[in-house]
Amino acid sequence: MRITALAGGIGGARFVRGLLRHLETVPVAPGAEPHRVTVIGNTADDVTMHGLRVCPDLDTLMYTLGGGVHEGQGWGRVDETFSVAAELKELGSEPSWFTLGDKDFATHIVRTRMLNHGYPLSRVTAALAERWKLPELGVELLPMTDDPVETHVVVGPPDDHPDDGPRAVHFQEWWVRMHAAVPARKILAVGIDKAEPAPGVLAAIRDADVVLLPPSNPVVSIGMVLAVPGVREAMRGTRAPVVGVSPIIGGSPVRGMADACLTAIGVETSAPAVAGLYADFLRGWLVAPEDDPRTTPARYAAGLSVRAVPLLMSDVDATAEIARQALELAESLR
Ligand code: GDP
Ligand code: FO1
Ligand code: CA
Repeated sequence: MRITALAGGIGGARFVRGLLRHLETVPVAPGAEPHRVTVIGNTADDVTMHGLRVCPDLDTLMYTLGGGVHEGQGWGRVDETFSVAAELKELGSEPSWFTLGDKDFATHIVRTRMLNHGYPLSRVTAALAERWKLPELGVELLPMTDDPVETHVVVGPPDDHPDDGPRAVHFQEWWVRMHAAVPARKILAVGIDKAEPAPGVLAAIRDADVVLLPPSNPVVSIGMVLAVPGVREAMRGTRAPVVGVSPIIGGSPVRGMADACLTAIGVETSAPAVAGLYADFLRGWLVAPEDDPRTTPARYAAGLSVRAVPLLMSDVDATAEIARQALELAESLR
């Protein structure tokens, strides 16, 4: 089976890990191709820190699927040390609020070197994915685009400088330093208009048997992948059923601040409202029992096949079950 998933970082990576676990139990028809999962990763979180290009969602996907991620954080490496970061702080090389470990630095050094040599991000990502044996897992990791795109957030003046004007900060500063606690007036995707889908992205959507939307942040993760010119059209045009998993349970995100992102774009934090953001191509939607249209006031667009299942990715097996349900729903939509 050829599956394509659009993904952000933590939620996307955990879901794809569960999908791979589930696929281990799905027999491959004799003579058929082995299962293949193409993950189209969000690159709008990308940021240059200490002169190095950091791709948080691609790295979280790579580290999680490759078995090197710090499980509790969901990002960064397990068994990390921070000698370089400590010395950078001594040297006054800011920002120090974005924690980069020594092993993580190696990823950013290799990526920056390859980019500086003129390799496109997709080639760099393929090289780094090799180190994590992703091809052996049947996983192809593609950046959504090879062109530079960055999410920036417009925030109002700080309380201690009330007469300052609004200013734009990089998403990482809003998310990590401000904990998204400062209301975002606008969320910008800088560079998105000139961005082209990376090689293989449109084909992965067009030629898939199933396209899945993991429970990634609908605004700054999946929303950004969909904003790459040509991607949304491909999602509308694919023959493959498109099935998503709600990142919102009972009106709140399971973790993180997706509610702050949804509020910033004037969208309610609810399973139906997030499905509405994908209305032009979504065929199936997995929701938690708390959002079951048969037993709660939650209402969904006509024509959308909604299925209520336990939706907490509490461990890999629980996530594999969610992935199984998503594929079963997709089969029912063929
Ligand atoms: P990020 O890029 O690191 O923020 O990660 P993603 O965008 O891929 O995913 C973040 C989203 O995953 C958050 O909005 C969470 O609501 C959602 N999420 C995290 N854990 C779970 C879970 O166990 N179940 C569901 N349904 N959603 C989850
Ligand atoms: N998230 C944090 O909350 N604090 C950090 O210090 C932090 C550092 C960091 C370094 C590398 C990297 O790839 C990701 C990192 N993240 C950190 C996660 C990052 O902010 C992600 O973009 C978020 O999870 C949202 O996508
Ligand atoms: Ca992200």
